[in-house]
Amino acid sequence: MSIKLSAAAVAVALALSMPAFAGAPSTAAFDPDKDGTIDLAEAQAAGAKLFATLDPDKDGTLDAKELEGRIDATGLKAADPDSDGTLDAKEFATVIEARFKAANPDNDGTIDDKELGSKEGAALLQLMQ
Ligand SMILES: [Ca+2]
Ligand SMILES: [Ca+2]
Ligand SMILES: [Ca+2]
Repeated sequence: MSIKLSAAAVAVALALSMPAFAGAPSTAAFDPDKDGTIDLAEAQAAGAKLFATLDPDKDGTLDAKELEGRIDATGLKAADPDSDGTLDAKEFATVIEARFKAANPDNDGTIDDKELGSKEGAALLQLMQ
């Protein structure tokens, strides 16, 4: 009986914690200097890590398929001034910077938890993890 109860308690704890986790992204994962916010350098560092992950063939570019769910066709076209159909690291970093700015309406140079939880913050997050 006590085992059953504690299993139920764990299930309840999971049910309570998981939606909260999914609904409220935290800056903590992208905040190596632990000041509670993400600055552009931290966003770019996370983006560079993601870029490497998305580019397993290491040709230095991401195509539409590799960017799926992160940058759509329209976004890719806009972010691809050399029109080769892919984003190199520099083009990718430019998109991160644009999304960073969009997610930082108070213009204080950093993204806090609240800003990361916004629609624009979610778009930035797609380029960081
Ligand atoms: Ca920070
Ligand atoms: Ca390109
Ligand atoms: Ca801010």
